[in-house]
Amino acid sequence: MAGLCEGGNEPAGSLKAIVSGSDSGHVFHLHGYSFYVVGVTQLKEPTALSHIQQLDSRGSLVSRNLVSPVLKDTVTVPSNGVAVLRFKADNPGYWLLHDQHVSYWTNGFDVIFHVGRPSDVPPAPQDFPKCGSWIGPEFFLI
Ligand SMILES: [Cu+2]
Repeated sequence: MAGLCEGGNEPAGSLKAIVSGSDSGHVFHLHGYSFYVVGVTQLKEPTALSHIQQLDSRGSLVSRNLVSPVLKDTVTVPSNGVAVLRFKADNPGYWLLHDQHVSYWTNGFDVIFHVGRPSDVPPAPQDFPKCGSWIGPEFFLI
């Protein structure tokens, strides 16, 4: 598994993301990448992010599979659970990590990963719609 390592030896451009759930399970999907699911666990009760970070820094949050982790673009995080994901952030852009359940879209469950510099992203095509230049279907105009 090239590009995967533990502790302070993160390879340049790699990203470790810890995704925590809530009282219900969540299905997170990442655009722009596939990621390695190196660990998933379910905690006994709702746990504050700061405590999750403490557990992780002590190495007692979840055991990691750095030998044969599964490669996915979607992961299920169990209720009161945590998933540790790793991927090499080598695709410049703004990439959405979001819960697949529509009802959570406005509840702060979405994350944007900004990878690279703005100059790394190709410019929009000349005819790309601008704000105010697009008119949606009739049902948006009601
Ligand atoms: Cu999506």
